[in-house]
Amino acid sequence: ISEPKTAAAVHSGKHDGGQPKPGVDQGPIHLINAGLVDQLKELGWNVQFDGHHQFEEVSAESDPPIGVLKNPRLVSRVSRSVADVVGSHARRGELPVTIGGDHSLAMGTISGTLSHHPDACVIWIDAHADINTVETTPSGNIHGMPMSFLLGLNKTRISEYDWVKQVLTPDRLVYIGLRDVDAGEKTILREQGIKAFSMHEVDRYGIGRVVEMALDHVNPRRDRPIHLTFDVDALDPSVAPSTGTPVRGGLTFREGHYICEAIHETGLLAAFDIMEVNPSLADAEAVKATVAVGCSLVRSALGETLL
Ligand code: 5AB
Ligand code: MN
Ligand code: MN
Ligand code: MN
Repeated sequence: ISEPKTAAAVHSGKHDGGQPKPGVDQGPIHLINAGLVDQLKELGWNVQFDGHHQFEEVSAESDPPIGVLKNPRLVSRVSRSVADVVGSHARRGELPVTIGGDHSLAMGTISGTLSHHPDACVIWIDAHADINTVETTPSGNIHGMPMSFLLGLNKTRISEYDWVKQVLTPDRLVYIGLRDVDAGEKTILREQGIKAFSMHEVDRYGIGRVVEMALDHVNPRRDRPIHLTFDVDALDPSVAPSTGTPVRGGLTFREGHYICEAIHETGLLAAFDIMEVNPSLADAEAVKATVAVGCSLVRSALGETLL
C-alpha cells in the first residue's frame, strides 16, 4: 500500500465499559488537549480530526451482565460504531488513529481495518494477551477478551456480539511485551499456535531482533497492511503509570518507541491504536508523563524520527 497522506484521529468517545476503573474514557481528551493533532500536522500529515465521537450511551441499569460479561451492550455498541468509523476512514485511503478508551475497543478498530484490508496482520503490544474467552475470563472484563472475538474462539454464543466476524487468523497475529498472561490464555496461545514475544524474549534478543522476528512471522514478504494496537501498559509502570492494569517489568521508553518507529519504516502501517491511558489513576505528574508518552508513541508510528 502507498502511504496515506491523511491521518484520521478517531476519538473513541466515552468508552470505559470494558474494565472496572472509571476514568479511562477521559484518556482521549487528554491526548487531544496535549496537542496531538498539531503535533501530527507538524510531521506533515493532513489530520482530519473527527471531533469527540459521542457513541452509544447505554446506562448501567439497562446493561446487566450477560453471563460473566460486564457492560456487554455498551462495549459491543461502542466497538461496533468504532468499527464503522475506522472502516470508512480506511476506505477513503486515510490512516485511522484511534485514541482509547479501554482495549475492548480493538474489537472495533481491528474489525474496521480488516473490513477494508482483509489480508492485514495485527501487531499487539501489551503486558496482557487480551484473548480470554467467555469460558476462560477470570474477571468478566471485556478489555481482556477482544482477541477471542476477532479470532472466533468463543464457544458460547453471545448474540450481542454476532456483528464481530472472525476476521483474523492466528498466523496473522503477533504479540510483543507480554508478562501477565492468564493460565487459560496460555492454553489458547499454545493451541492456536499464536506467536508471542514476552518480555523474556525482549531481554534475550533485544527489541530490534524481536520486531524483525515478529514481522517475519506475520508479514514474511512485507506485503500485508499492518494494524498496530498499543496498550500503554506494555510500557513499564515507571514510564506509563496512569493505566488500569500496570504490571512491572515492562518495555522501556525507547523500546516502546522503537517498535512504533520500526513499524512506520515498513511503510505498511494501515491503522494505529493507542489504548488504556487513564488520567484518573496516579497523580498529576504521572498523568502528564503518561499522556506525553502516549502522544510521542503516536508521533513515532506516524514517522517522527530522532534525526
Ligand atoms: B488490557 C486479565 N487478563 O482478563 C483479564 O489492559 C487482565 O487491555 C486484562 O490488556 C487486561 O481480566 C486487559 C486479568
Ligand atoms: Mn490490552
Ligand atoms: Mn494490558
Ligand atoms: Mn490495562
